[in-house]
Amino acid sequence: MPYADLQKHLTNLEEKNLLVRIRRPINKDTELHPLFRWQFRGGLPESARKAFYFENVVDSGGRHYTIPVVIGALGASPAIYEIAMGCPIDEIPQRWQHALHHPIEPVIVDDGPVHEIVLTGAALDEERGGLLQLPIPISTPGFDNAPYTTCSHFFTKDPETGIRNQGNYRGQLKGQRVIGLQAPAWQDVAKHWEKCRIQGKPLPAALVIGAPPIVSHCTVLKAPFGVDELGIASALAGEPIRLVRCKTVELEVPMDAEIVVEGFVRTDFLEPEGPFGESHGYIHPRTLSPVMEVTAITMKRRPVYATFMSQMTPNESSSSRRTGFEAYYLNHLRQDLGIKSVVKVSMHEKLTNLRKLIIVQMKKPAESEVWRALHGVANFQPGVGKFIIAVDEDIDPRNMDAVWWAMCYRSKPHKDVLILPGRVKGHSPPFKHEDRLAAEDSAMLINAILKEPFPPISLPKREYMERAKQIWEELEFPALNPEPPWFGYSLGDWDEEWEEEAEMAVTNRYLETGEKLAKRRVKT
Ligand SMILES: Cc1cc2nc3c(=O)[nH]c(=O)nc-3n(C[C@H](O)[C@H](O)[C@H](O)COP(=O)(O)O)c2cc1C
Ligand SMILES: [Mn+2]
Repeated sequence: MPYADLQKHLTNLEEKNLLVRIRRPINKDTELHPLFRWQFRGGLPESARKAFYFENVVDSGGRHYTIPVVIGALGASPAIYEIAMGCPIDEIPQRWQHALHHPIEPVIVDDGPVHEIVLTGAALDEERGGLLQLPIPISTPGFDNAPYTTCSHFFTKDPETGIRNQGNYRGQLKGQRVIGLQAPAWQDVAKHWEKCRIQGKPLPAALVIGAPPIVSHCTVLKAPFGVDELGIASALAGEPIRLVRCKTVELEVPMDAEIVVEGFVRTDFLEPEGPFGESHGYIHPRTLSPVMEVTAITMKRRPVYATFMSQMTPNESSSSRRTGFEAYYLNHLRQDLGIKSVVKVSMHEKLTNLRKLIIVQMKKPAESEVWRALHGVANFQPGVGKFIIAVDEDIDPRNMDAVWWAMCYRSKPHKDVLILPGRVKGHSPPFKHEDRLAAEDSAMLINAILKEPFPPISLPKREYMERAKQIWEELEFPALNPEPPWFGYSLGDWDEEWEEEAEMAVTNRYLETGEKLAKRRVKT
């Protein structure tokens, strides 16, 4: 199967009843994101989430847009993410790992649908033309200071090596031909920008809105600097991504992208940008950022405008990034650091946003391996890992009740907690015009792994719970969703006599046990 462009992907979603069309007029500045937000704040299960496709988009100025808007199409839920990635969710971690190590070079073709419409020069200056013809929504009405592109992939090249980079960075709509680019110094585009600034020239850029979903997912991936995310996307697609050359900048973009905004990011000044709602759950105040001056807009004859819902987690971006992010850390611990007892890395998503609370699930690790794994997570990327907890294989790292259970009984804080000072603060408030790489934070590593044999879990053995489940189903009680632990099992501290007594108890021989114990009375 060739990889899908965005519109083919939308058809796939619709066929699986994962996309809803909204035909009534919707105001992109005040109604669009809040309507979609209810899927994440309305107490609905993750599996009920769908992509929303707005056919009739208007704005607060009373204008109507010809371009429809889709939100949530890339990762509103695991089911949607799976379709965007073209493979079942449990295969995604292995696919990511394989793709990271076996990139495929994209190919450049002569022409593609993204060039069906090419607007340059005076065409961009027509009334309500340029960027103003795009239905860019406001993500957090009431706090954001403008519409921002959010599914907003900036394609640039390293001015020294020519290596491509694609990153998803928001763009504040500032004028008909001016859009912001917000990316802190550690982001790859900021490194390209800085090299251009030193050379005294602007940074050529192409802002891609609505790429083939496999490409979109790679633009939000934190690959090492110098790695072309299109190589990873091609490997994930199993074939080279097809690119076309841009019209006014020396860059290449997917031939079947929906909309591309070409231009030059100025390096001779910065400008205020924001406030904007952020994924750490707070509004990020105004900072200084570069702007891009637009030289061309190209698009399909009938493009679809794609927007991500970010801000408070869970959101579309956390839901879709989690799988790749976790696989990246798992790979680091198992492959780079060789800690084979690591089974899973789980990044807590709701409200906390993946980066701060990380659980490492391990299978019978030696104590030194636990600490190496915890330090390994702490030291992989700046600002990632504030509370890092190692748990055993029987603890479901997605279930925070289970994680707290492990911490409460399998750790002793005076021995099993290590506090690391001098940590980068990263993505979090408050913001006092601080240098985010210099601001100090700290991290807590918690070893909640069993250190000695424990008695069994106090639940009926598996066979009894399974039998009871059958009866439950025969009785047509409400469907169960088993939550580990849902049966008892040994953790090492259990002997043959107790096992035998338990066996006798369920086969109606407990009175024999009573007689046996009577022979062992102890005088008081
Ligand atoms: C919806 C969404 C919005 C994002 N906005 C920004 C942003 O405005 N600035 C930024 O630096 N990173 C942003 N990110 C994160 C980057 O896309 C991510 O760090 C990516 O790895 C950057 O690419 P790079 O590693 O090539 O620099 C956003 C991610 C998502 C999913
Ligand atoms: Mn990159």
